[in-house]
Amino acid sequence: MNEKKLVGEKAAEFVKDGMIVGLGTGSTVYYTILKLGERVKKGLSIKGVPTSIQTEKLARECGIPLTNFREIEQIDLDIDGADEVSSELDLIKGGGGALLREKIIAKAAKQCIIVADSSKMVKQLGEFRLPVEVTPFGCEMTEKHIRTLGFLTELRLSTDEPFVTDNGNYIFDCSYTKGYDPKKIEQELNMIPGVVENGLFVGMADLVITVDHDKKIMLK
Ligand code: ABF
Repeated sequence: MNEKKLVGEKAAEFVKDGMIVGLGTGSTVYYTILKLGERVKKGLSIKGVPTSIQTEKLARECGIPLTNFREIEQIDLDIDGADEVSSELDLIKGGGGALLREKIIAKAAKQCIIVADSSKMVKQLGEFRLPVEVTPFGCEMTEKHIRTLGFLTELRLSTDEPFVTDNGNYIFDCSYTKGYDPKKIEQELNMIPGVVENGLFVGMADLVITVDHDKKIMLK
């Protein structure tokens, strides 16, 4: 079985009857959502809060009832993917462009489970370029400010046009020449006017589900 399917399906076991569940985005949590759909058909009663339009569509197709922040106070459990997971369990997210809604939902959750195949596990964050979501207005100036923090920036494109997030914003994919302090950089980036959010998730993961060399499930 492929690693994404293995860890994605494992995460579905943590969902209990009555829970409000944050539904992440990406090709790993895809398997979690399919499994939850199967369980819902067998009688599991949950409500999902999707982190993207793509996930909302998938959840509806799977028959998972959905809710939103007008109707709820809190999320019981958020399950999401990641692009990098450090040994401290800090994350880079946003490769799929859903980082803002992912962070809002992770912050609202009592518990946050990350599903990550072994390729995502790193000692230190930074190999994967950090996605930074910015408003289209003034993005040229916002880019200059991001660069002064030491990043090289590249506007994310989708067939030659700027990639537009579910929130109508753009993304700069940002690389850093030396190692950075995730907590400090997360805060410094968000101080820049025009930056809506960045893909560093520091201290937000409670549990990471991954696999070891023998393709056995490992909980961290
Ligand atoms: C989401 O899923 C994103 O933050 C991240 O970009 C992606 C993880 O990749 P995958 O598709 O491999 O699960 O959570």
